Amino acid sequence: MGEKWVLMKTAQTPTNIAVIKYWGKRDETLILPVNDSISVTLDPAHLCTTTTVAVSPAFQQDRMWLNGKEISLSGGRYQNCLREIRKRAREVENKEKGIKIEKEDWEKLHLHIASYNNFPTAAGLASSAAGFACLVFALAKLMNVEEDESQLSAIARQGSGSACRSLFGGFVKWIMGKEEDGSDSLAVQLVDEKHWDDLFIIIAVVSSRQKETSSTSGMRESVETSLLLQHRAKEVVPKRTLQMEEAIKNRDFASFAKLTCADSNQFHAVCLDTSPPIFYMNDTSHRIISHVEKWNRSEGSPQVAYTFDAGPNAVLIARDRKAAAQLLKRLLFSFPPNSDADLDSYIIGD
Ligand code: 2P0
Repeated sequence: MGEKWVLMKTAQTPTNIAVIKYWGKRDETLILPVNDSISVTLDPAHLCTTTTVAVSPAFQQDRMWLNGKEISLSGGRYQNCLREIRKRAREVENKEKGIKIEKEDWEKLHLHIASYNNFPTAAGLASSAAGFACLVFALAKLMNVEEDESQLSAIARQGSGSACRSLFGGFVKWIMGKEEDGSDSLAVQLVDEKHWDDLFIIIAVVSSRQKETSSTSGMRESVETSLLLQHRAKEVVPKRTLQMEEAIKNRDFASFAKLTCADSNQFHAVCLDTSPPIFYMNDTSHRIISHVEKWNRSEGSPQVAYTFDAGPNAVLIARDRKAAAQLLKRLLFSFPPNSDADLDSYIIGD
């Protein structure tokens, strides 16, 4: 091998929003959850990460840039993903460029990684989900890794739990698994993005400020102190997951909305049940919930489902384009721009 070549691959991965939430780990190092979760993957045009990975004999060490700024790769999560992918690397030959990388060479070669988010990092908009999924997928392409998306999801999971769900489009289930080594804790696609393409998602950015309690430490505190979390993981989520799968399969929006809202509310109840309590939603989030609940009741059947992650921003899933247009009109009326009650922005997509 000469010293003058660089080989590159680029991947793009959307973020995902959980409708049955992941909250709590049974193993912090391997990132194994206490319950199954289900998510919807967003359209890559709106919230996604683009990652380019490059390899060259001229590189002296592994390095990474996030949104143009160099970040450290020394953390365990990056190291675990890089190690697991390198283990599965295979021979790569590029005849055009006269490059041949043998399987064993990958252990010695260094990587440069450049990653961009088209949305604010760490504003409660699941940037780590898209980020680690994209990193693992781009590296798998570069290194000619044979594993399928589900097997890759078990590697992305070791970067960030929710990342395992971003390797597929449509609705995705992260199966918690039983094995101690985490080999069966992986994501599977429930239905692809065409199955239920009426749905329309609006994200009301209540605040683009970085959250106060990280998901990782929040989850740890909930596992240690919340009795409600134990009840949720053992009694509630197993049944709710089956009901949600049924609702998705049948495109039953009324059931889907009921389950999505209930699960978001229970996740935030677990946060309140944590000692000291964790508050991710704020008054504006609560006002959005009241507004949607009232509207859904007045229509007789749900038009919109709401779900909130580890931050105050509302993810609103409308049953169709018409309901989304009405929702936006209502939000703009209740939270007028440039008033005390205004929202930071809206992100709209189908
Ligand atoms: C989810 N969240 O299911 C839940 C709902 C936030 C609320 O997954 O520690 O960033 O990296 O595994 O994946 C956020 O947690 O946490 C999350 P780690 P992650 O989407």
